[in-house]
Amino acid sequence: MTPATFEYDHPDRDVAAFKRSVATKLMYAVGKDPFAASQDDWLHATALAVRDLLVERWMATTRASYAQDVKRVYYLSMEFLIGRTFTNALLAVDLYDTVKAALADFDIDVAALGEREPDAALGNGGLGRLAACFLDSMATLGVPGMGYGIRYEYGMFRQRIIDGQQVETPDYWLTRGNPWEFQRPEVKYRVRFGGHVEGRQAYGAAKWVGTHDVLAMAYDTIIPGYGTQATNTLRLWSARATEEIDLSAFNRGNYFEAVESKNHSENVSRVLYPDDSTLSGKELRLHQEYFFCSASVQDLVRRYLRTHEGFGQLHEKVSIHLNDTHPVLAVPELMRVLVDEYDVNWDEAWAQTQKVFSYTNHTLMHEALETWPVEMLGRVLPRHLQIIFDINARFLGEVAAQVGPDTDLMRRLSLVDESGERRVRMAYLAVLASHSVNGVSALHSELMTQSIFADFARLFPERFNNKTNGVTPRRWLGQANPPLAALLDKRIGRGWRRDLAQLEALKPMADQPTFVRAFRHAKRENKLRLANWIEQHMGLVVDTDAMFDVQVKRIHEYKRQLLNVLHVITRYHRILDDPHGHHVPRVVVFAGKAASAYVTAKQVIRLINDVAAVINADERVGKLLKVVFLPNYSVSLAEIIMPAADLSEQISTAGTEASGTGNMKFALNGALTIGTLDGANVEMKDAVGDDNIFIFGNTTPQVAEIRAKGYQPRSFYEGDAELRRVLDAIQSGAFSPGEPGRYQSLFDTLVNWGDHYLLLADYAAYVAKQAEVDALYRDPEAWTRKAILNVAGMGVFSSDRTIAEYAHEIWRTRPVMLGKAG
Ligand code: B1H
Repeated sequence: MTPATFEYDHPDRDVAAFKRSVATKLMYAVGKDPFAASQDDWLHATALAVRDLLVERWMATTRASYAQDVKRVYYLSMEFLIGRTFTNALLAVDLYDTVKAALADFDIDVAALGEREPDAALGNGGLGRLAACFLDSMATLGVPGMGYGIRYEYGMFRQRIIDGQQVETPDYWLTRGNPWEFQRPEVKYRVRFGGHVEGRQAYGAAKWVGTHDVLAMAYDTIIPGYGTQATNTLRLWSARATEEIDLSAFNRGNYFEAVESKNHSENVSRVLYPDDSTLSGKELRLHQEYFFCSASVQDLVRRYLRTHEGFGQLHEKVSIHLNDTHPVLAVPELMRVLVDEYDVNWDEAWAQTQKVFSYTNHTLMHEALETWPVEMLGRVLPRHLQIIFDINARFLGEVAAQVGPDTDLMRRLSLVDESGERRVRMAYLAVLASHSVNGVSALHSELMTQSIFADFARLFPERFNNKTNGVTPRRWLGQANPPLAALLDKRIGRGWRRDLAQLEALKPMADQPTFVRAFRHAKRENKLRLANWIEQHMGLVVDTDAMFDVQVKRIHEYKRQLLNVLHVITRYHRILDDPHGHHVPRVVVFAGKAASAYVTAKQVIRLINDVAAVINADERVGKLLKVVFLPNYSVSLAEIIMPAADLSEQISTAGTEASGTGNMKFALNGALTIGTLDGANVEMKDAVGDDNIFIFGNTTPQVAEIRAKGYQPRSFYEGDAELRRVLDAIQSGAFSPGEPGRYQSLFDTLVNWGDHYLLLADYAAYVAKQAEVDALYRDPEAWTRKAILNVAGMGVFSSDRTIAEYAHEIWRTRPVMLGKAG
């Protein structure tokens, strides 16, 4: 799939014409006189002018994909963590300089305008950001695809740090309207809940009646490809009441009751669940999942039927990809639509379903694996529960016919977990209904077939495969890191944006002093930008000569931010013990949100802030060590942080992080990684070479062995004086003098309650590896050489590579063919 080249002779690149377009939008769409317009008005007007340019490409792509009757990929995801669109769109259509010049004539700074745009934070972390990178790559490669999700009114909460603690406030990102979306009041589907089923026979059609219904209304956002005419669509569903107000309640004079029922229906798309790699299992979440699955299935079936007779060709024209199990209700929904609404017989419907669906698993962690109580599913979705039971009965019957009676195997394979309260195992449904099941890194995919899906992998080995994650180089290098992007453009050309493997050409330059100097200069500029952010937002001055040692990601015990804190305190003690020693100065940066109900994770945030307060105020430490927790980590903040990092912390317990994608973004921006052999770190090590990455700690098999033998964290506590001093400091209140017992439970988690993620077992190796990091940092030439080799090795971690693999091996789609621009 070779992408078309950039259309450099762009007809739109006319500053005067763009100026006119912005002025027109400002007056007639925003309704403002240029003399009275605020910065936000200008942003809105400019966004609308840019959107016009995208619309032409969008229509051309849509027309071409109809004309060519291409197979379409529907990427179903509860989360799309898009971030900002403005600068991204300008770069995608290569109009940044045009717009910059046009706005300069109005005395407006394009960069400042871009920074006013709110993030579309419709996701938690890696899973949602991956979906956003995938949309970018699908459009860039011309894969005819469409994202389907929920238009949450409130995205990921805004995090404030008050007295060292996380406080969540709502993120109403739509306050000023969203210039990128098109509301589609005519694209509306009825989504039904509750009620009961009539005329049921196993494997036959039935009638689902007595439901209470919610409408799903579409909002479309154009996803431009980079350097191509191709665009795709992100269609997000918003809940609407079926009737504006309940008239009978209104007539009884109860206005509030009437409006309340409307609000109740519309709550379905109100707010994103802020849980990452954990699940809350609330009934509203089940409503959300079914809401967007049903609307999406109805929509794609309608689109298919517009140009096809019957369902025989469905699998040739439609691929539905499940981003984790959150959208797996699309499976029984498609079965219901085919069997109940279009009279397709069960076997034919099931055969199509299995050919249409594919599924990505993103975690092996037990607490993230979705199961719904049978009781709840039966109440909210009675017809779907029957369909799931029928799928299960067929499946278990076939297995029994194949392998003979084996009740233990049946119990393990069943879609229904009968061990306690009966629950439906959504991941098993996803595996059973899909022709392809993939993990997100080589290690994770391997572990997946050995652990949670072992029985299924024995039954259906051909279904399981790996697709290592990637990140879009447009946002994570081109947009986020202008100094390095400009250097690359000069030295290896601009082609890396669409073919990241071209970074390989940097390898010989790692030994060229002029290039090394220029590379360091770019890093320095990025560090200055972050230092300025920290000073402006937090009033803390940091030294840009110090090593920027960064861990930014969701706060979770398995990611082991606490291990990082143990190292920070170790350094602190070493500085106090030897104030004139040869310490490498570091700024240790943390950022990330904790799920609002995750008490331990919130304690970790508080500890980081308490430790920062003590260390940053200690004059004996001075510039040698500073600790910062940046509030409200987000895509736009990540774009400032990633390019500024010297050291990237990827220190999860081996076997727990499915892939990680932050690890790739850091290395792509020239940070060295300190990490465990977990997730995609393993493949990054292969890509950059063992000498250019700092790997430490127990491996996955060693972790299993330690646990099997009965892990005793206390022996590490008692056997390592330096570790004991750190833990005792935390436990005794050295960082919480006003409340000495504040961290007793955190201490107990590690020392007395089993240290599930083996921090103490990895501590010594981690601290020793950090000393190697220091030693290298003392030699800036050698450090920069390795940093360059990291960038050079990141080609394979482009999401374009990942998407090309999905397209060829799972979806079996071809790119849509488009004419040239103009
Ligand atoms: C990942 C999640 C996740 N894995 C449940 N699982 C959620 C689970 O709202 N929920 O209920 C939300 C998210 N997220 C991440 O996916 C992995 O931890 C990363 O290692 C991986 O890089 C990323 C993308 O594959």
